Amino acid sequence: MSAGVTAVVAFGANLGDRAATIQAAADELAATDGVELVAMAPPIETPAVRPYGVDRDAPAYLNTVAVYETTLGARELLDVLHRIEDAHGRTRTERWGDRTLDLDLIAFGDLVKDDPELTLPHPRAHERDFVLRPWLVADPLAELPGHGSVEQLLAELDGGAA
Ligand code: A4P
Ligand code: MG
Repeated sequence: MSAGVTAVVAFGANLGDRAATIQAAADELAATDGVELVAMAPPIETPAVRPYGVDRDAPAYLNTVAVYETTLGARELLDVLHRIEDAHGRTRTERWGDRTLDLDLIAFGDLVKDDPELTLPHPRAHERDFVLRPWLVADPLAELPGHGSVEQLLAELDGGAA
C-alpha cells in the first residue's frame, strides 16, 4: 500500500472474553482494505474509569493501542471502527458503561477536528493512562497533536498521581 496517514486506535473491553475480542477486532481492522498495521502493544489490565472516578468494583478493562497507516479518510475509518464494535455485540446504554468492545480513534495524522461525531485528537486521550501507556509501547516516539510527546504526558500523569 502506498504511504497513507498514521492513525492511532485505542481498544478497550471489560465484558466477555476481553483478550479474544480485542484480538479478533485487531485482526479485522488489519484485514480492512486501505488499513495496514504498523505496531500494536500487548493489552494491559486497568481499573474501570467512570464519569465520577475509578470504580474498582466494576469489571476491569483490557486496554491496548495500535498504530496503522491508512489511505481511508478519518470518517471512513470511524465507520469501520463502529462496524467492528457492532459485530462484537457492543451496546450503547450508559456513558462510560461496561462494554464488550470500545474502539476510539485517538489521532489521525495531525488532524484537529471539533465535531461531536468525530473529535480529533480524542478529547480525553491526553489524561488517560490506559491510552497513553500502551501507545508509548506501540510507538516510543508518539506525539499527541496539540499536547506534545506521549512519554512526557505520561510522566506528568504519573507525577500527578504520586
Ligand atoms: N466520537 C467523537 N470523537 C470520537 C473519536 N475520536 N473516536 C463519538 C471514537 N468516537 C468518537 O462514543 C460516543 C460517540 O463519540 C460516538 O457516537 C462517536 O461518533 P461511544 O463509543 O458510543 O461511547 P463511549 O465510548 O461510552 O463514550 P466516550 O465519551 O467516547 O467514552 P470514552 O471517553 O471512550 O470512555 N476505563 C478503562 N479502564 N478503560 C477504558 O477503555 N473507556 C471508557 C469510555 C470509560 N472508562 C474506561 C475506558
Ligand atoms: Mg468510545
